[in-house]
Amino acid sequence: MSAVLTENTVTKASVAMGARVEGLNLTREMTGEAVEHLRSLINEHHLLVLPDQNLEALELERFGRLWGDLLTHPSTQHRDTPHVQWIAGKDRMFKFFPGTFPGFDGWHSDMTWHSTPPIYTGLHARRMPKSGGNTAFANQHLAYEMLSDEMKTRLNGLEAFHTGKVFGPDVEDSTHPVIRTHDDTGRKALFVNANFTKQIIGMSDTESQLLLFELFAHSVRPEFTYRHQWAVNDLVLWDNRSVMHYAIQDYAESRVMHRIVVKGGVPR
Ligand SMILES: O=C(O)CCC(=O)C(=O)O
Ligand SMILES: [Fe+2]
Repeated sequence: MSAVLTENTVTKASVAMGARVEGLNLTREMTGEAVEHLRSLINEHHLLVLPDQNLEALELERFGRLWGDLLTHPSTQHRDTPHVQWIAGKDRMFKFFPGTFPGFDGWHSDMTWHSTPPIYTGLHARRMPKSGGNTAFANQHLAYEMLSDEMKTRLNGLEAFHTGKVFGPDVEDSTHPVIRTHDDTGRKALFVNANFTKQIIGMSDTESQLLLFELFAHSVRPEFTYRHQWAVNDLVLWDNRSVMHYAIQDYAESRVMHRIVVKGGVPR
């Protein structure tokens, strides 16, 4: 079967977000039309689950390049290419950092410390523990839309400082709007996260902390979330302008993921 989308079935992954697209074969070249169809699906659903993709790192990289330029990341690179990250975990029960609390991940959109953070991340499951190791996602358009009118007015025009120093002293920091408007759909989304957002610009430390904690709690209400239970060969592609994610550190056996991140523009 070729990688033509009309032969595939699309089902919703959850109420909050996500579409599952069966029957694609990403080892085959995709037509521009098929890529545009996937792009319209991700604009609508924010996250795509593409099961049964047995890809080498270079094939994953080729899929990533269909979506834009690829960024590198300060974490481990795959031996075949610097544009695929190799993310391995074992005995991760409560030992992971960087979250707000050592021992847990924190909810985040990827690399928001970067001046042009990735619009898409693709995560490809290569090896999974017998249980655990799910990834949770939260829809930040819903989070924005469910804010009170008073809070929407308060946040309008605010900017926040995001730091990358959890990855090393030379990793950059950036300032981005607290409410982000999606480049393709024009939909607004909340754009602050527990891993990297440290301060609302122009506020005292106390006022900023109180506001950020309120937003961190609101942004991940269970009604906004989808929890992906991985099967080996699942490829999940998500839009970092629309969703946050959280890698659940509750497994003891080995877990290996390959990852690509697609460069975006300056968040507005
Ligand atoms: O391993 C995971 O489930 C997600 C890790 C993560 O935060 C990422 O790949 O950006
Ligand atoms: Fe991440």
